Amino acid sequence: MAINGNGVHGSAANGNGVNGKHTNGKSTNGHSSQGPLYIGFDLSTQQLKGLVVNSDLKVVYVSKFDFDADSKGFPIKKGVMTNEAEHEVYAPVALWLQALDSVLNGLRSQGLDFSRVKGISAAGQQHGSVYWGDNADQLLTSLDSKKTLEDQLSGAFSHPYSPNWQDASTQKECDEFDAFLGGQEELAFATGSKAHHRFTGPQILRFQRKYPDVYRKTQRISLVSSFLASLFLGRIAPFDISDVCGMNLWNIKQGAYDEKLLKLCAGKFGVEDLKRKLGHVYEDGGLHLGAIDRYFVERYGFSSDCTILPATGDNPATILALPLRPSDAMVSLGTSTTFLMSTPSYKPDPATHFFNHPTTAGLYMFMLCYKNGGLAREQIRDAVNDKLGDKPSDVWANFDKVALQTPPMGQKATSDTMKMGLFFPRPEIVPNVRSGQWRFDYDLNDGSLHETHGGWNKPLDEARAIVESQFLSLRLRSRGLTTSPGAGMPAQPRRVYLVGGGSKNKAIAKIAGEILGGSDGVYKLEIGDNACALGAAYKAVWAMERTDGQTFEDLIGQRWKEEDFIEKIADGYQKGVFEQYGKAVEGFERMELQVLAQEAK
Ligand code: XUL
Repeated sequence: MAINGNGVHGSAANGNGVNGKHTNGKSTNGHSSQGPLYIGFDLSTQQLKGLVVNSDLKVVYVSKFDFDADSKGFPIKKGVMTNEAEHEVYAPVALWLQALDSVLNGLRSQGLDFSRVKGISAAGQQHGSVYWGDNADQLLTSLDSKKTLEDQLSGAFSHPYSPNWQDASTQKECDEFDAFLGGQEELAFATGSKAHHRFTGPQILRFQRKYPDVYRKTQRISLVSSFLASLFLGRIAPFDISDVCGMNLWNIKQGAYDEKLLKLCAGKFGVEDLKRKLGHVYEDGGLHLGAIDRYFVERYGFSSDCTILPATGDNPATILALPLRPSDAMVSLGTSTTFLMSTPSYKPDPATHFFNHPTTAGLYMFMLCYKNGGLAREQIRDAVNDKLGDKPSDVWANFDKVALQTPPMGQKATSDTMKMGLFFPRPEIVPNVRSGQWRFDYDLNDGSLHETHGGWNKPLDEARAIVESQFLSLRLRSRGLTTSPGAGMPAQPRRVYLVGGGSKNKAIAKIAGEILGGSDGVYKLEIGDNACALGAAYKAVWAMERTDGQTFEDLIGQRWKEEDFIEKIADGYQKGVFEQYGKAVEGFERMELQVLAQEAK
């Protein structure tokens, strides 16, 4: 069963159209019920969503399929299956076939006229891989529109499961990847990231060793994103230029697969065979891959000239949910923390990720992916509520009040010792350290830094310290990528956009602005959990309606009505505080190194 999305705005768009732009001789102002529509799908861990926008970027339909609640016949929990003995996490691919038919049925029952859909793109959970059997091409081209995708394609895979980004079975393979070019730095320089369990290269290496016969019979390998594009295209779609960077196989500077890493990954099966399985990668993220497969024309009434565009990863799609300019930052404050930036600089480091930008050649997407985030803040919030002994109706009220009453870094005067800490209820990867808590005093007068076991008024001092700790880490790792927004201003982001659960919290937003800066302020992005699907839909709009050489940022920037999507929730750069936090970053960096050294003993 598909859950019908909140019927969204009906089909008429608001406000003025798109300045009389014309595509194929038709008005694209989105007012007419004949204007073109675009679908962005989001194939994530727990659901498939299809979101339809018009040329004005207005959402007109949404349909969702929740894997646990709506699927039939799969023993899944939160969208995945596990083999705990080997730390494996994987999803049944046929589940996604069931989901796609259902989401399309959901859109049809809401009244979508599929013949108006001019372009389709998608976002997929990153790193996951799909293994196609030697009958895949034949099955994909001969679909019978009276039957479901699940009935016809469940047998198209050499392996019925897709290793998931939460999989942690590849430590041995990661060690090999990290060592192969000389070290983690070298791997990060070549591919944008050091080896990670979830990255597709180490996953394929383990796969070919564990299942050599299946690997031999595997005709092609897709990423989750290109898998979805393949279904619509009726043949295997290429990887997208951004999502290919989540494999530890793509040499970003060379703009080609890294031959050495392919050799490691392919093992006895050889590089040429692996290259065939992976396929060619095109630079243009707006490339027209081809027309939609006949199956969808006959079954749903799509126009036969509906164009399929490259599908990208969910994080790259997220930065396409708005016209993010280079030097703007997006911080997703969920269970974990993710930091995304679009940047012209390529400065890889083992603790961070660089990907090619999904639409704009010459730009990169910078990403920080923390394991800790919301849980660490909630633990301190609960301790503060316990300590203060009252139960406010807003559970964050005490935390916010205490955090804002505490001066930056706990300093009453700028010569006082700074209080800083690390709070990791879960093992962290940025930096790579066990779960635990560490508290330090940093004396700016003599530069001394000492771990402290008393000295803090716990948990009250920690309310501000946890938020500071999380944002100092972001500033430390992104400071080399920001530029000065104007004469006399220190390097910082132009805007900081907050998304996710934590973005509702004004105290967090205020501290975020004080630490990260943001010459234009701190904004809350109000697109709920639609960022990936929206980004994919906007990518389709851009790919189909761009003029020669027009960038994504330019086209979407002209059409995006920011008052519909964002709210300014805090000031960004404040002279004095920002510079003082600059000193704190120095101490913070040393504190992390000291903890790492201590833990290595
Ligand atoms: C990013 C990552 C996750 C998945 C989630 O590297 O692994 O964010 O993309 O779907």
